[in-house]
Amino acid sequence: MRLLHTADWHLGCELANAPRAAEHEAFLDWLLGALAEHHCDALLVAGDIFDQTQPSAAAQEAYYRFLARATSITSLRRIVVVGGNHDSATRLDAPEGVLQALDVAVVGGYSASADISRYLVPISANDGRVHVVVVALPYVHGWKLGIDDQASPGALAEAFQRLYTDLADAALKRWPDAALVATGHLTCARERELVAGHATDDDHVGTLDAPQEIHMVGTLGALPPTIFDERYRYVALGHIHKGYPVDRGRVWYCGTPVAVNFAEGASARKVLLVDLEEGALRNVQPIVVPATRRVVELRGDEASLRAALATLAGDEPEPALVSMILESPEPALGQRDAIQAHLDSLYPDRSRRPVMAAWREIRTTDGGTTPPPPPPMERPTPEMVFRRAWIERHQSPPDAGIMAAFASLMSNEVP
Ligand SMILES: [Mn+2]
Repeated sequence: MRLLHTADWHLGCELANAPRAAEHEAFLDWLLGALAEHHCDALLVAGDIFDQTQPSAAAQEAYYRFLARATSITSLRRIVVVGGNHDSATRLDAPEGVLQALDVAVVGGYSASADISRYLVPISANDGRVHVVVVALPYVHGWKLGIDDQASPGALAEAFQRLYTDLADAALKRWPDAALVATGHLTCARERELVAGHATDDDHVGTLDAPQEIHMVGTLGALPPTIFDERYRYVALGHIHKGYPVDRGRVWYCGTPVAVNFAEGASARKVLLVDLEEGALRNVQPIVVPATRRVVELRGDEASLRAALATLAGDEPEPALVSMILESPEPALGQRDAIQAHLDSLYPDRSRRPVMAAWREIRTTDGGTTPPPPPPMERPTPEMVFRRAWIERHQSPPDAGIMAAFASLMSNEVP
């Protein structure tokens, strides 16, 4: 059986005010072709479908149009979509009944009180036998597992391990011969990565695109790959935006298919083809997503910026999106305009002209360079704002019960 693993689409996102809809449409078109060409049996989307909990109508249209068109791919038996921290769980879950009719299983959010079968998605082959069961878990807040801020650091990992193990037990009880695959939208790292705060450069792991995300989600804690029961043959993760294996090739992040920031634009974007045979993992093959436009950050003095501008022409259908950081020893007026004029003269055809989406100047003194400011923080969630307000008022963090009540209010769920 062949699965295609992708995540972190962030439909509806912008970069320096530039809309990305054309790039997302092109990616989804390409994905339909890839699913057919590689004869995939199932598609797994591991969270962050949308960039915001209230996505635009255009972003939602792109998502639903994709799902409708995917039904015409003859090899494709199932699509499994789980929610990420950027998604609204209830919004993703709302069309569940309609999507079921299209063989799309969607799990927007986790609830301990839901029937466990909600998280089990069997995939059968032509012989009618269930070959793979996907344990479809979305992003799960610690408090949904009964873990609050006072809990020990290991408590969250233990709770996740128990959840994934219980789900594996339930799946194998019902389908004893199936190969188990799990999804998750969380920060998972091996121990030395946790210590270093980022992945090391050896064994083809590379540096994380977004190491700051580990700190951002720090309250939730990074989880070790041991939370995934050994009976899972493959774990399809979302949340970290770089594609790499976390654990001996069994636990993978696929990364974003369309770069959501300039740092991600520096490396190829991928999806993963996952082959399972006779209940075992046979192969994981990254496939590069063709870029619709280059997303580039240029940094240097004026001469090197000017030189770099000449290299931005490419075969991509859309002109490059460029962030420029000018290093200069002293402030000078009009340098941005001068660079823009140079750009205009290099690319007289407006439709092919790279877009200067962001501009920043950095002072250099005595050859030393001021370090760039840290990357912008993720947009605060209502939970983060509520938590901060609570701490201000009560001088202690809200407990799990309060956070659960707040989340229920936010999602209109009955507690
Ligand atoms: Mn994401």
